[in-house]
Amino acid sequence: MAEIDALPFAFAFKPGTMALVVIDMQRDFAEPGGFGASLGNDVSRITAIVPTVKKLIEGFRAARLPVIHTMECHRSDLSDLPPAKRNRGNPSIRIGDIGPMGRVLISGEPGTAILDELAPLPGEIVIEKPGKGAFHATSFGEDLKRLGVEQLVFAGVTTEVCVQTTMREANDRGYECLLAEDATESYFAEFKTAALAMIRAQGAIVGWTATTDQVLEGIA
Ligand code: TIU
Repeated sequence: MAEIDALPFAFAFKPGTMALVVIDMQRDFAEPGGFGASLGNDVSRITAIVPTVKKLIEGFRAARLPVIHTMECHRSDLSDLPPAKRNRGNPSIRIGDIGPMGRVLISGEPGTAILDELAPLPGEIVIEKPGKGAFHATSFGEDLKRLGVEQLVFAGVTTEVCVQTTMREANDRGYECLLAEDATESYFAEFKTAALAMIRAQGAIVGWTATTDQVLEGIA
């Protein structure tokens, strides 16, 4: 069986049952004037990983493995936005407010879009998710079952929020999860380091980590 050189030990790759999940590579998290910046974050850390995420996506497409994209966003009537989420953190612009890139984190708005360089291809699944995790209030779980997927490679932002939440949800649902460590980023370097360590601790309690090159070598 093919293997991906990973931590804390090799990840046994089962061809045909693996998908890439690219979490929330949206303008709202990566560009000035978006949601991430409204929370006081330096968004330049996020844009730095775009070439690596692109390489990973292209590797999965070349291997004819599914690429699934998620977007954190809400309905325009805010019916899927709990007040507790809208008010959290006292942001300078709240979810649903009008900012420089349209209404913040609202489906269909310019700022909510996935970055042009990482745009989904026609036919690729795009999950619009109101939560930090991708399973809550979405078709993600059913889509994975329909595709026959058992193993998930994760990329995207932010490592300790939407990526780790989705990875933990997937791990509890029986998926083997691997995080591409150079294709994910946090606004806080120390949180990324800690998230990677806690994912692979205790014998891969949540999952594995590997570099993008290690993943691509393993699935080639
Ligand atoms: N603020 C932060 O670190 N992340 C989010 O709000 N959403 C995602 O991680 N996508």
